[in-house]
Amino acid sequence: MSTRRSRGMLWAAVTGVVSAGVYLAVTEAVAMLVAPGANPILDVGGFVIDVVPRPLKEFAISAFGTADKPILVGSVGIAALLGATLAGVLQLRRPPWGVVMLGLGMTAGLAAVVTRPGAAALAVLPPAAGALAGCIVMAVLVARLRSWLGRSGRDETRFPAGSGGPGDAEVDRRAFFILTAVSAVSAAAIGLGARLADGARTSVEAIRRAVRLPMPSASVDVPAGAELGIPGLSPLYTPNDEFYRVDTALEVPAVDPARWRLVVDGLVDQPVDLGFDDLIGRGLQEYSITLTCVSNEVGGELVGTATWWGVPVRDILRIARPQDGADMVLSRSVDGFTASTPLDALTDEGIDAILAVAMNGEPLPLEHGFPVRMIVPGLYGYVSATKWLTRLTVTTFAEDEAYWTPRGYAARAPIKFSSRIDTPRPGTRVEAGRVAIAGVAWAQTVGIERVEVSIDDGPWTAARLSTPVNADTWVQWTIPWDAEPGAHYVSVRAVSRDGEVQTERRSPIAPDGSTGRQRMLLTVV
Ligand SMILES: Nc1nc2c(c(=O)[nH]1)N[C@H]1C(S)=C(S)[C@@H](COP(=O)(O)O)O[C@H]1N2
Ligand SMILES: [Mo]
Repeated sequence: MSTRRSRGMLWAAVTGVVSAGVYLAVTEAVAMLVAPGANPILDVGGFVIDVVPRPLKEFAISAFGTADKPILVGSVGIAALLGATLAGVLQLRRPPWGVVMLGLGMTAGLAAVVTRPGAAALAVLPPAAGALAGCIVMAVLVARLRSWLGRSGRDETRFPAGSGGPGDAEVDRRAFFILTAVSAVSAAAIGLGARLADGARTSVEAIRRAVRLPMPSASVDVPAGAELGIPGLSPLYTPNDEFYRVDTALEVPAVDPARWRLVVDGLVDQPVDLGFDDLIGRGLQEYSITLTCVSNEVGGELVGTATWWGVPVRDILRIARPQDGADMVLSRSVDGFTASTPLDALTDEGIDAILAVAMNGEPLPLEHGFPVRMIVPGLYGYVSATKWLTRLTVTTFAEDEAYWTPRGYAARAPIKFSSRIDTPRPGTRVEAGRVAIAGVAWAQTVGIERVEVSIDDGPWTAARLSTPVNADTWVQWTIPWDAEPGAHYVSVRAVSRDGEVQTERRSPIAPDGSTGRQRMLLTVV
């Protein structure tokens, strides 16, 4: 074998390793964005454990004992590395078969990730993006390598080594090395960065799981009849992992409660600075509050209900003593997001505005604002529900504005009361006969008086309501319907305790929330 050929093989093998590194780095980085906590390398290990025949598994356990897992992950790593170097060489000798081989191997990784139990819906994205990047890098690098080797091959015959022929081979050689180095270094940097960021989050998740909150002194009294128990109807309390999530954070902030501080400043007589233990040491109470996003379209999913443990914001503001003339509190998240909340919504004795630390009986999930967020009944999330809260600045609407204000949304945004049909779902086949139509309705701080349903634009008929928990929590409603075959329209409207009827007038979500009524087309067979 000529030295040129073996040199070529060596560098082709290196491109294989670099491509594998790019695959891992891109996979990790994308996973961090769309499927936090995912670890594709461990997934492949787990996949192997699942598919390895039982006797081999038992042999591994008896032979390696507790080291069986590291050995397994190590063997997968070594096998992958060997595969990648082979793919590099193959790509040099028989393009495009090296890239094909690499792609196939990476697809196996993808299969490993998506077949893991509990894989997130978006779990395919990271390994797919990684595989694409890895294959592109290999194709580009090996193309460079071939053109370098090809030229230097010709050069060797025309210009004996050392005779200093034209620079073409030299240019290709440099291009190859620069591209290889850039790919390797960026893969290392991206991979390491992703690992570090993910590590910070993983450790905060561990801290979160270890947090022991004092039991609330007052808990929510859920009356009998608060839950209608109709299949397809939203439960009274939305499970945390099904609760809608809306925020501007590309990466979920990782805040260690031991280092968390809340500063209250601005137009106050006495600035306040307190830690997590100071806050929960004040004693917690349990609240039942329905949260709504301004982006919720009529009939939409951006609304959910939880029990929250927290401390009234007014208790903290009382220590700070807001000055005359102040009319707004700008709450700030560690990631820079801000919300503008009317000062009186936070000081009013009749409004349960809280600094919340628990959601449905457990510390706030990281993506819902751990360790502390604000919750204000009756105001859309973007003007009140700041997650990863770190500062409350007492100020004025004239002086300050929040994140969404210059972006087309109103500075003040009370929730517009509304109602939603949960079942039957539009588009599903409904069997003729007795059908339970059911849904939810909310009018935070006011309460729902009545929910009415109209079939085929006929008269409005009152639905049966669940027993309300309080005015801040949605109610469930249901109405029986004798469905006859054909196409039918089902409309719903709520009436608030103020006697106001949910308006028919449609308005878009911007600047301050949608209005209108849900009118659903159903096909009965
Ligand atoms: N730090 C931060 N807090 C935030 C937001 C955000 O983008 N960043 N979005 C707000 C919006 S628009 C809503 S509707 C609620 C949603 O809270 P959830 O994601 O816990 O359901 O959080 C609010 N708090
Ligand atoms: Mo929102």
